[in-house]
Amino acid sequence: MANFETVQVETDLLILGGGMASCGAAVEAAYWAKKNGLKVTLVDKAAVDRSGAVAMGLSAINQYVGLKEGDNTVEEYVNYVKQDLMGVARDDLVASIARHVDGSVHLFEKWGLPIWKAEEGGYVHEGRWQLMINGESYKVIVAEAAKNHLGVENIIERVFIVGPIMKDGQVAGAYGFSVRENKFYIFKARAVFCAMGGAVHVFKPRSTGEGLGRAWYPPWNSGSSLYFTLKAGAEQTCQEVRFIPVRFKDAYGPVGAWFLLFKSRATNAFGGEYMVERRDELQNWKPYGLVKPIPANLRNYLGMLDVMEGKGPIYMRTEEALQKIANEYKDDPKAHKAKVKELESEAWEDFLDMTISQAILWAASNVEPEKRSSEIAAAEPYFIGSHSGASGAWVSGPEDLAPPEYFWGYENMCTVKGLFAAGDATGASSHKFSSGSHAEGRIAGKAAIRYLVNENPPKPTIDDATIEALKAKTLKPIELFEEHSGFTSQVDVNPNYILPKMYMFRLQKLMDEYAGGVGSQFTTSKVLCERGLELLDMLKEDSDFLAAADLHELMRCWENYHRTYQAEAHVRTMLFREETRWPGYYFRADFPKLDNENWLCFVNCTMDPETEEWTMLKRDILPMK
Ligand code: SFD
Ligand code: AMP
Repeated sequence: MANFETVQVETDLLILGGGMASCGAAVEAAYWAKKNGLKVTLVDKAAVDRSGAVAMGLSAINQYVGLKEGDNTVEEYVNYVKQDLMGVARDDLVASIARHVDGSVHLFEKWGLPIWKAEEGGYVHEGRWQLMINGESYKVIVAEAAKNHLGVENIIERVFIVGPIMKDGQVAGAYGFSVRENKFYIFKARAVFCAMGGAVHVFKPRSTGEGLGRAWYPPWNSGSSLYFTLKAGAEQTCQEVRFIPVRFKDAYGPVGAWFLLFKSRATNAFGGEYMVERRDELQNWKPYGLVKPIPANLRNYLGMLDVMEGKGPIYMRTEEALQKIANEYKDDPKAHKAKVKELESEAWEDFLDMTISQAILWAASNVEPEKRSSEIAAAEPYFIGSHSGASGAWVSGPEDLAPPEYFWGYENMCTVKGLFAAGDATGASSHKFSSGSHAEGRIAGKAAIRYLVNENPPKPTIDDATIEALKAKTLKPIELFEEHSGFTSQVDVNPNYILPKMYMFRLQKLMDEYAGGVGSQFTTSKVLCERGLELLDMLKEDSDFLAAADLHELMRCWENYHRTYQAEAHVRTMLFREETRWPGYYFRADFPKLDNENWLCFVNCTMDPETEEWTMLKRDILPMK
């Protein structure tokens, strides 16, 4: 096998991932580490400037509470999130983020992020909690601050983290490999902060052959946070709460600005407005169906009912919305023309800031939004605890807010000592988005340093045999390929191994068909989940035969391995929860109703890292102190 050098790195706090949460953690941890003579190291599989979900930029900051302005209170944000998640959220965690998030937004502005300003002063709001930004360079700006605080010498890019290293029930570091050089990495750390995003391509995407890779969620986040924390023995929560965004069809342009800023309607092919015509359906989902804003999954659901009745496609009425705003100037033709131009450019910028491919699709298909509606559709399911999904690790809340059941010493520490998490990696604290993930990273980064100072955990030692075993396991796909690829004339047809793309197709097909993907109208049941688990088990057996022709494919192998565990956590949790709580995200055909008596609770799970046996449990939803 090609020679792979083993590189060992020692540090006090290891930050995994370089996304929004990790950049927040870096800023805060670097400050407190310096005061205490500690070393912090950040590792990302990509380049921090353009890594993670914000890589392409964003057009809005979706969480801003406006405490200083007196616009809203922390309690109001907590209520909003809890209602949106059909009653299932950790008040303490949501409040912890909400009271710090404005601070992150003010830092972004200080670091150079242009936030739209209203003529009368203050920020331009997209909606009650959302601010409009010129966000093409959002991630570059946030990354620059992280680099300045941490020092570039403490940032290691293009290293893919495979899994945790544990010692005596505590986290002792991580292992991974370079995606550019033949190097295997061992990181020894006294504390670890994990924020490697959520997961995409667990389910079959709407775009397959012709547009494979095109999805709402960027294809590079593949369940590494779940795998890392699960394999460390950390408890997980809300693994059933996937997110299905409704987006402009085929290129996934965001809808928030259209619904909130431009006040657009969405109608079916016959002009009917499902949010109006199907209002009665919301009675079936009370009390959550009757609040404002109507929870995201219920908004989805009403549209899906139209589609299932053959009333699709669904259209965003862009032309109507823009004309309505411009019509305020109808008595002044010059001002009217100028307003139309301004709105038109705002509409295009919304996409150019964060979903460039949507602007390209509009251009390629002759769409002029001021003249013509565009189709919108429900996307395939994603795992993103920071948006309107809720899956992630179960972490401690802050001492002053968390009830005793939710507090074990340090904010954002998982149920494993020394392991911290934030952003998409933590559950039951949805609607933190980019700004809240950064704020949560700051909270966790600071807590991790406090943990190091207070507990002074020992420097981990890792014996050579363990290192060699991890290295062999990590590089096995390369070895398999080298050994067997000559057996056939075409490398992707070979009885001795499975290439990552084929493996991913198999995973996606079974998730689509058994776990409620697009192809099964987001519907599943006990029988389907059980059969899905059986097939997942066989897929897992075959994961031993994943093969990689090069370093890039080695990364693809491990991404798929991580996705498989995300899939299993999801199916097991959907199976355990015997009700339908989030129609519009998924529907349990055998338990089609909300059941507050039995299921107004968190469903959590753990997996024994050695035996890989799963335990499912219910946890109470408790108010904050
Ligand atoms: O509107 C490894 N989000 C939006 N938030 C907003 O505030 N405004 C918007 O406009 C947003 N829109 C949006 C959003 C998300 C997505 C997917 C889209 C559109 C298409 C939400 C935020 O983006 C999100 O909340 C944060 O980014 C979450 O932060 P974090 O840190 O939890 O995840 P990350 O930023 O994706 O970073 C993950 C990092 O991990 C790295 N990584 N590194 C090493 N080894 C591995 N194995 C790794 N696996 C992953 C990644 O490289 C990355 O650096 S809107 O449309 O909703
Ligand atoms: P999106 O572009 O769908 O990610 O939405 C951006 C933000 O607007 C998120 O905070 C969403 O929850 C919110 N949002 C989107 N559509 C609506 C809507 N119709 N009503 C209320 N909030 C919405």
